[in-house]
Amino acid sequence: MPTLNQQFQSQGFLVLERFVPAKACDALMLWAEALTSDFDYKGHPSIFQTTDQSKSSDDYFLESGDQISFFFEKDAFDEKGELKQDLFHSLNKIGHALHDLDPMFASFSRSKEMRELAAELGLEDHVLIQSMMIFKHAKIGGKVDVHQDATFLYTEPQSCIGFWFALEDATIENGCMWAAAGGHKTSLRSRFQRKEGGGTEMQILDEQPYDINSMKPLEVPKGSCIVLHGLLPHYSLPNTSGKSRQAFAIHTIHRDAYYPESNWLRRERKSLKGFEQSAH
Ligand SMILES: O=C(O)CCC(=O)C(=O)O
Repeated sequence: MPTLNQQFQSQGFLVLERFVPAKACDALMLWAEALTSDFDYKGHPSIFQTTDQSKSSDDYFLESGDQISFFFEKDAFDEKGELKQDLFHSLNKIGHALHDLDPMFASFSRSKEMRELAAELGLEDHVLIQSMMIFKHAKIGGKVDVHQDATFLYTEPQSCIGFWFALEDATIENGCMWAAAGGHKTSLRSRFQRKEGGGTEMQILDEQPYDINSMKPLEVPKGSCIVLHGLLPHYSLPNTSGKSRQAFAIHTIHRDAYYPESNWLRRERKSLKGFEQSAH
């Protein structure tokens, strides 16, 4: 019987069904909803309602690495700049330092079970660098294009690992993840980085297209954890169903890996903590 780590190394992902109790998922979703009610987006007109929308939202995004920041669905606003639905159902995600700044997300991220899982996968020297509460609300939740997480969290050598928690059942209808077993045994296609002088760019490293047809739906029940290798191409479709598909994702890197200054997400290196350390 292969170990968990052997399965992970050969498949590039692991599906751990019902890793988190349903109650903990419900508590996290309620907490996230409460956080959004504290978010006064009208107090940020320069970010969400300027004529130079792409520059100001780019800056807001680039500054979110060590913050709790809120991101809207692409179709959230009408042409007059008014939300088409209530604030909570307009949001795509919250990121990117929930695991360090928010006590509830910090304890979810650094549970005993996560410490044990990290140890089983030989990730004791990994630090948590990013977290996202991903809403994928019914009818409005957008697609996530096929990508490799190492594109966004580039290290040398490659060390990025994702832990994606289905806080609700994730099905084909509501936009589950898709990936191919063994898909991580491939090259890194691109790097998303800061441009000199401001903004971001996608640097192409390898033009080879992703083999989308080989990817299969990873339908999972509420509470499941999917562990993702940083080179594994994966995606999710829009949620056109009537059921939301909330998820929480954590990304880690090796504490000693080279992490370029040009990566979009900036964190003070010494502020990065592993699974064993609680920020609270
Ligand atoms: O939640 C999703 O649909 C996609 C998340 C994802 O791709 C990631 O966390 O890397």
